[in-house]
Amino acid sequence: MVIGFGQCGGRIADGFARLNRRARGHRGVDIITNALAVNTDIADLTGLSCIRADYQHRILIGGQKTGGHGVGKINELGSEIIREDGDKVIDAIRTTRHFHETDAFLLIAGAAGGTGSGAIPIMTQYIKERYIDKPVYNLIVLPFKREERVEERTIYNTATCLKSVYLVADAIFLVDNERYIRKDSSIQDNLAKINDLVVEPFYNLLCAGEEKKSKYIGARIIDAGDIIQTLSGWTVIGYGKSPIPLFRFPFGLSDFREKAGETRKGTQAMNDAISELSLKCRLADAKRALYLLSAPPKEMNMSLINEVGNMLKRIATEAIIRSGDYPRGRRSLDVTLILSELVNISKVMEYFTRAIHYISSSKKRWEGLEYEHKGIEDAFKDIPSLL
Ligand SMILES: Nc1nc2c(ncn2[C@@H]2O[C@H](COP(=O)(O)OP(=O)(O)OP(=O)(O)O)[C@@H](O)[C@H]2O)c(=O)[nH]1
Ligand SMILES: [Mg+2]
Repeated sequence: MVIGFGQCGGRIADGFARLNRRARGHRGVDIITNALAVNTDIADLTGLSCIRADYQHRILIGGQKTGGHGVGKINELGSEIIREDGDKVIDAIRTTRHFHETDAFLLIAGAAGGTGSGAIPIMTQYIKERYIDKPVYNLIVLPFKREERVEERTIYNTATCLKSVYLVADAIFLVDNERYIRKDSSIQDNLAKINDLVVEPFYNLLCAGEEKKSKYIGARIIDAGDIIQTLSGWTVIGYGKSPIPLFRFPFGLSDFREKAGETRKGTQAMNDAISELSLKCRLADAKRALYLLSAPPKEMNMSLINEVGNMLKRIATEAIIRSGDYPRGRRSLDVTLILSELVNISKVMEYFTRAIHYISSSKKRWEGLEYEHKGIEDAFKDIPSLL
């Protein structure tokens, strides 16, 4: 079950709802049991397209406090509001039609905002307390560099959100907005395009475990159990694709060259997945990893699977690696990669250090103000007042 908080979280949850439509249309399976959006901002909820439009799916919180206009980046206010209105979310979860089929929760928010950043740790805690047998994961979006430069609150919100989710969530997918700009500068302001790239890696991964037709079931299946065993602490996800040409030599001709080409396609897709990870990190810092190889049934074979696995083993040296194959699709060979239980993410550490600076410098500024204030009071204490 997917639940998005704030503008960023809501839109990405909407992306998962779209992914589910695609899974239903193209593959005849459902990959999520429900998609909800939770916000203090009416306009943001109205702007969604795939999440159902009733109040049980687009949930307005803090209506009285904010008048439906957001919390203006004050994430403490986001936390306070969800403490009061969290029951609305629990009600929506409870009344989900196929709730019993839910394997896990995925809660999503942008760390730098107010509503999502403040609400996600509190709601994660509520859901964990209430549904003790289901893991609760977070997907946290980190801000663009330019936001860090111009908006004072950005670092503080991000650091407080990261600390809080780390303390409660079973695993946290980190997604760095800045990474997606660098890949393609034309999408600088195209958040919709970024959101598509954020959700895409989940498609094959979630479809593989729900597949019902035997011809699409791989030799080694990846299902919810493998994913749950893999996810822990800081986590990143990546996705790589290698196209398969339409024209093939008739069977028998050029067989050995094709075989070598196939293996190369596998390692190329794995390479892409590594360089497209949702946040820059060192693969050797991962204690757990999972990869899924998807390819047309005719292209799938053991040597391909092993080659891709060996490549990952050489780089993610400390990780317990789980893997699976999914004989599906027509035109490409895809690798989905998850690295989890990452022990040392420099970007996260940096937010903590910078937030501590921010806190101590704003404290000094406060003390300075008080001092100046005292100065005025001292200076006019002998002047009579008209009040
Ligand atoms: N990838 C992505 N990032 C987004 C999107 N919308 C906002 N962000 C990022 O999320 C952060 C801001 O969070 P928002 O979700 O807008 O804030 P909010 O939770 O609605 O909180 P308030 O508006 O302050 O009430 C910034 O770092 C934005 O760059 C989106 O659709 N996609
Ligand atoms: Mg907002």
